[in-house]
Amino acid sequence: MDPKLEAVFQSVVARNPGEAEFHQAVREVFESLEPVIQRHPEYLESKMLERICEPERQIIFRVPWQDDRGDVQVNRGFRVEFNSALGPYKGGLRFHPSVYLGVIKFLGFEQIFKNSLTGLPIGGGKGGSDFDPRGKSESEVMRFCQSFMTELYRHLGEYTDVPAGDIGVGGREIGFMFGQYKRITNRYESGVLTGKGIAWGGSLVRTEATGYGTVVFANEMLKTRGETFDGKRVVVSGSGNVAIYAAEKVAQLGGTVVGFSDSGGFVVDEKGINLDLLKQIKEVERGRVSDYVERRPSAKLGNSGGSIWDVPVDVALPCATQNELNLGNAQTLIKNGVQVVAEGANMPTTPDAIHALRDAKVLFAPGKAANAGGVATSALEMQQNASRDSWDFEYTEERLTAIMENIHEVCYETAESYDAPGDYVVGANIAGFEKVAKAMQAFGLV
Ligand code: NDP
Ligand code: 2IT
Repeated sequence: MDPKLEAVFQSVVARNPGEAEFHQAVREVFESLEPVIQRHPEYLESKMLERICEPERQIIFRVPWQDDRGDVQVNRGFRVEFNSALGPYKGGLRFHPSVYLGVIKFLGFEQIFKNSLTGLPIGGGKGGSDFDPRGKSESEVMRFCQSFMTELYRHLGEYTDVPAGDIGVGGREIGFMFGQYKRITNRYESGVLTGKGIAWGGSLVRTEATGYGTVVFANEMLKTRGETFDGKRVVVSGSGNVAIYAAEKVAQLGGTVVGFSDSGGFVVDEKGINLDLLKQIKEVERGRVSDYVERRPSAKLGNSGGSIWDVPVDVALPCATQNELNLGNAQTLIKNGVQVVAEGANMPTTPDAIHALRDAKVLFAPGKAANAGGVATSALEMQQNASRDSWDFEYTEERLTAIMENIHEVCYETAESYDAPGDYVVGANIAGFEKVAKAMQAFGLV
């Protein structure tokens, strides 16, 4: 890294001790920015990078709730309102026991540039809690969500901050939180949360959007080499919202998804995933991947000690969580002839694994570009809410597809213009950054 950027990076590390994921996300962006500061030395003089790395506002709060036995539980809630240069803070809420400030800050930082790439008027933010929804009853989840929103509501608003889902937060949790926001404020402010149910202000295609968008992006990458998904073998990691709808779009484009996973293990199904069965187990029963194997004769549980990345494939789509695809996994994928790795999750590939993939000329798409379809469709949900309208599935999907094709083109062309042809990391980081930096410059010292 350029020494001037390295110095700023070291100051970010010193100011934010113990936040390894945040440091990793900042370093990855900074590594792309050397040619930008050469063209724009004013960014260094005006401390643009230091300002972008400092959240505009960070909120940490107590979330007390009562479990089904009547015992009191206390969790910690977060909302990091990172950057509002391009629009209201926008980004999901994650409920997972691994959540702490460093995770929320890495996600919020990524979100700034992702949202910029969508071309839509949304700033960057992220929030969540160390609450673990697994094994909790529906009433416990409801009481937790109500308590969480009882504190968070005062910071939100359709022009201020608009959360959505992420790991552990889907339509059910958004429903509990929207209901509580409405009770407290006495306003039917549809545009304050996205990922809502279709009957109460949600958008068609939002559920599918992240997974579908990731595959549309990967398909655009394949096209640059004269190929498509037709006939390709694919694995997704995870089996949540992003993974399921990535798999669905792969199947629609003629590919075969031969594996998926959850935190308990991975499944190989050489016949191709039965999506109806997987949705039933994951979306309705909230079960485990082992339940799938019990009901599907062609499926096998993967070796313990092995990983989903051992399965030979043409396309790999990490769709679970951060740092789930490491250097060893990348080397196995390369050995087995992988052509494309596109991140449906946020920062699932470790930095050394990304370098190995790029050195091996594997097409690699960073999450801030490839998984932007989710937040982009959230912005389309906000548009529908603002105009008190709702669009049909076909039209909304057309908009999503056009947005993903455009993000691909912007990343591709930005990489070319900075002498890094085919490097989507460089393209996404520079294109995402430049728009935010220009807006901040226009506002004076902010
Ligand atoms: P879900 O909660 O629906 O699913 C998460 C999946 O990943 C589950 O299968 C879960 O398994 C697995 N997983 C989570 N944490 C771990 C872990 N520590 N180790 C192994 N597996 C794990 O979340 P989403 O599908 O919404 O999110 C997945 C990824 O996509 C995240 O990185 C998220 O930030 C990103 N993303 C999501 C968007 C969205 O619109 N939802 C938009 C853009 C990005 P288990 O059930 O066993 O925990
Ligand atoms: O990481 C992400 O982009 C999301 N979890 C979706 C955010 C949103 O506001 O739709």
